[in-house]
Amino acid sequence: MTSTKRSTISTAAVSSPIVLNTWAFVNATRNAFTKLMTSGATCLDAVEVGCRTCEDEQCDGSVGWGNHPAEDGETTLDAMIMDGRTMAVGAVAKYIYIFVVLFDFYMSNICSSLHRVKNAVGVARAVLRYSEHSLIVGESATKFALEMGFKEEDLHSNTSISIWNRWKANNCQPNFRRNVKPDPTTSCGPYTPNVNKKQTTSHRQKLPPGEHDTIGMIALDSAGNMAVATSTNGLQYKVPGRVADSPLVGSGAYVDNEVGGAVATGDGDVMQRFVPSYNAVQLMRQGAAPDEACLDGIKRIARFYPNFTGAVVALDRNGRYGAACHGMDAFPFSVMQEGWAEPKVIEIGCLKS
Ligand code: SD4
Repeated sequence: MTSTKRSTISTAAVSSPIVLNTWAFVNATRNAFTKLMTSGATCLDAVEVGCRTCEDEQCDGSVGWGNHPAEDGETTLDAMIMDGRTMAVGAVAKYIYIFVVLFDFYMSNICSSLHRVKNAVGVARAVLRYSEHSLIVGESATKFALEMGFKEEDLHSNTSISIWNRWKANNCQPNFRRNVKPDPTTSCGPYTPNVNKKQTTSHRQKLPPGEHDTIGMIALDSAGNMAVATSTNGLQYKVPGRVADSPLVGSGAYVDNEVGGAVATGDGDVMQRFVPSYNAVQLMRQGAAPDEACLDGIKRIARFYPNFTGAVVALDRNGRYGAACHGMDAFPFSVMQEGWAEPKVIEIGCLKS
């Protein structure tokens, strides 16, 4: 691992293919790079393979199936893929939905009778390939996936079931509710508005380690083509239906062959309000170095949310990359480029508010 005490990093231009992703998910980086170097493969193929690797490996529990259950115990997946050549996007959000009436039966039987689709980034790619749309959500996205030939699979695991059971036993703490009754800091729902209570505004806290590991991936090939992709199962104990930054264009990721690409990870409720990936690409378009472009978004968010946890990684069309982060001591991300036998993990120190 290469470490730096600097709060950002920016590198020199390279003219060879390169793949980067958020966090130390080196198998994803290696697989994406190997794909990129395969004859006939595109950057889209590379980022799809990379994110798929994390979905299969359940990277750190926060990508893929079987972890981070929502309030209703379900693991749902969000993913996006974008082509820097054409600006085409495919994305899916909350595309795993389960019928609540069946849920208690399911939890008490711990059986696998309900099957859904595990490969979120593949479904995102199918949205790009087989429709004119950019984002499909909910049960309809599952239906679309099945029409496109994806397999139904169970997204529960023993881990997700026991996390959810512990959370219920702990009076549903923590959760993302506020200004409701019963008091969400001590009780489970169902909740209704508490109109008599003095309304509180956001008290956004740091995310616990392991809660902020979405994969976001950027690839650049030797012809100057670029693509980005993301995949996540989102924050645990979220309100069902919550959609965060990862499947949203410009928030979780953005790319334009003329400039470069960027991907974000962290507290997606907060980060999507600042579209940090689009911001980074626009700043690079105006001449900013990748690290400055990332840091600008991080600083803007921190001004409003001094406790937020997140990071942005950017790669320009000349192969220069940079990153910036907040709310953690350090942020590791992975890189692989031509001539390297293995991916490198680069760690930067994070900005303090
Ligand atoms: C989310 N942004 O659901 C995702 C989670 C994440 O790193 O990035 N975790 O808010």
